[in-house]
Amino acid sequence: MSIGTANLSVDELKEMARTIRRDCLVQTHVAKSGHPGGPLSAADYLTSLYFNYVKVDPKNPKDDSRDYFIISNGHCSALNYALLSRRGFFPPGYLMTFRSTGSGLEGHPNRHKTPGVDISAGSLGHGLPIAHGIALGAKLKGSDQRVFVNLGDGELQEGSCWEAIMAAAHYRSDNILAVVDYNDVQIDGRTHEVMNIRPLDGKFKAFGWKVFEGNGHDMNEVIRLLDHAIDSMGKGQPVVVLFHTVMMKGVPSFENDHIWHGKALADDKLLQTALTELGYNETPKEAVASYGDVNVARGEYHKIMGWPPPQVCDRD
Ligand SMILES: Cc1ncc(C[n+]2csc(CCOP(=O)(O)OP(=O)(O)O)c2C)c(N)n1
Ligand SMILES: [Mg+2]
Repeated sequence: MSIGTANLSVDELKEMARTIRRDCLVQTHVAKSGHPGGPLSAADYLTSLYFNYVKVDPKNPKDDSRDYFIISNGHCSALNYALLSRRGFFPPGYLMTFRSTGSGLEGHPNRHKTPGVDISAGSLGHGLPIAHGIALGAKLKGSDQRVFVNLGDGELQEGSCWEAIMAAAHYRSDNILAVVDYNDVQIDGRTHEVMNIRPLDGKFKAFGWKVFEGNGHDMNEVIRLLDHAIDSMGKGQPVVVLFHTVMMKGVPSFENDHIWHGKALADDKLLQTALTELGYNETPKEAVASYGDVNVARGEYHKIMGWPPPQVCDRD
């Protein structure tokens, strides 16, 4: 395999986003902790972006010519890991070690432990400044690498984001594309009530960015927006797409409620409801079992990482 994109059809992207949602719900269910809400918000547009636009080589995660892909709101780690795994960086079985002792799949992504994670994240407001530093570095090297960075709307309350937004326009960093999970929900309520960030389009424009905005769940619209956004790169301005989304999208019983920002569907009954609503005809136990033996997956992963054999140290 070499550097490139997965080039999925619209139907394949829709099906992949459904798989990714299931991965996120099952990971957090097994860990009985983690953040399902943001991952399900961003699942459609990040599946499209990561599979069809970001150039990577899963067999060579540090390839010098790769695009960078940064999920700055690191609490969406379950989504980051599902995307990496389904793109081929490590076996899906390893997702079942999410947040367990000895796993590389920590609660917040660690660039030293997980192939394909370009920066460690979790402290909000750091991803965009780092992404911009990488973008400046790429220009200095004369490289045509691009930097893609996902931001939460609550995260955009951090002042450090706006310093980076100002700097990126000042330096005409046109090799950076930011995408925003504009779900109007954050950890403790509605984003516009906790600390209003609107009008986000006007703010980015005033800072000198090229702005696109639309529905982050309609796959055809997502592709149209990403096509336009990527065509706009390389023209002297940083680019952002504001994706309007719904927290926990895909599982209507749980949609649009901030309590699912950081609460797993730990109970079997809750996961059963969600799996059914996602269109899976399986029990939670069957869903978990479908990922295979966790310890086999852990061993395969250690081989990929070149680490010593794993100490078996499961939570139960
Ligand atoms: C610097 C910093 N402050 C606070 C937190 C705690 N925190 C984690 S997620 C979150 C809310 C983020 O909201 P948003 O970006 O909209 O994510 P969503 O709830 O939509 O997933 C907060 C306050 C943090 N991780 N980092
Ligand atoms: Mg949000």
